[in-house]
This record gives sequence, C-alpha cells and structure tokens, in this order.
Amino acid sequence: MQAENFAQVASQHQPMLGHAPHCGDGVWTCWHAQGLFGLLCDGAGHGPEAEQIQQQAIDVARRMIETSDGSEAASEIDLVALFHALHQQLKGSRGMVAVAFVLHADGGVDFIHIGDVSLYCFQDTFAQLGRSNEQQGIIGYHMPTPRVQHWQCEPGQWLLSHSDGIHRSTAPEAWQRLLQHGRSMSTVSLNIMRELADGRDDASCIVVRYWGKRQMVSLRESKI
Ligand SMILES: [Mn+2]
Repeated sequence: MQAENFAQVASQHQPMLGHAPHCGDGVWTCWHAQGLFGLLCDGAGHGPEAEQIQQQAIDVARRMIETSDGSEAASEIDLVALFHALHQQLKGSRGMVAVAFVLHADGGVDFIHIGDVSLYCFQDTFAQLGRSNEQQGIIGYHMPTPRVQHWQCEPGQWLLSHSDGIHRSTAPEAWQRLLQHGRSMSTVSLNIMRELADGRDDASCIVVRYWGKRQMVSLRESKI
C-alpha cells in the first residue's frame, strides 16, 4: 500500500516475569487508507484476565478499522467511536488504559490517550520531546469523554508509545541511544524491551519513524 512509503513501524509486548505466556499489554498496528493506525493497551492487573482484556480490545479495534477500510469507499477512522466501543466492550471487566493514534501521510497525528500509558514525539535531533497529556480514567470502568488531540510530525521524527512496564522517567538521552542505534525498526523495539522493561510488569511499545514523502518526491524530480 502507498501508505507504507511515509513511515515505518514496529511493536513489541511481553509478559512480566512469572506470568508468561499471558500478557495484559496489547499492541496492534494497521495500514489503512487514511494512514497508519496504532493501538497500545494495558489491561488492569496481570495474567489471563488482563490478557483477555487486551485481546478483546484489539478485536474491537480490528473489526472497526478493517471495516472502515473497504476498497470501495474507505471511511475515516473514528477514534472517539473506537474508545466508546472499547468502553462498552470492557464494562464489568477490570478495565484498561490505552492510547490509539492515526498518523497521516502529511505527518498529522490524531490520537486519544486515556490513563497511564505514554505517547511521545521525538525530534530527529532529540533536542525536544513532545509528551502527550493523558486524560485520567479507566476504559470499561470510568472513562472520561474521549478527546482527540493533534500533533504535527516532520520527516525524520519518531512517534513512541509505551505502557507503564517501561518507566516514564527514561531520559531523552537513553531514548536517543535506543532509537538511533537500531539497524531496523524491529531491532529498535526489541532493544527498548530488553533495556527498559524490568520484568516487574507487562510491558509494550510501538515505535514509528515518520519519513514523509521525501523519497517519492526525489524520484519524481529525478525523472524530469
Ligand atoms: Mn502495566
């Protein structure tokens, strides 16, 4: 799909020590006509019950996103509707926190962020770091009215999401080393887990590098 020209993505999730193979953190990414969709969620607690929560959440997202990506007339991804559907699905469960985003080809990022997970945008120089402010609440229990926030990514920037199994206090210098020294996006995401997930909680991350349309533009120019 054309969308893959403008970004690369990799994601990981792993259970806390002693709870394998059950992981309460879930990640799912998908290329959609509208752009790159990502969901990172953390079901409350650990073990099979938390795992069931994250799997239900990913099923809800998959159904909604894939349905809206029909080849005839792809419709917009409705993040607000997604969070309402997640809340409905998870009522009566222990609940969940999550961030979901859509990265568009022009670098625009729409996202909803509820509860104790993290979403960052790193500049290529790592001189500045944008950090999302979450809406406090628990999906499936007491969810605030979901609010779509917006960022603008420039080519070369990174989007990074992680659960609380990776410490928020991780320094920008540590992120710089981890993000810049990987040979591939999957290596980067694996190194993040290896170095920053200490096994005391389920952990997960989604790493995105936004490239913009630079390569396509230069190809077109070279033909002229
Ligand atoms: Mn957690």
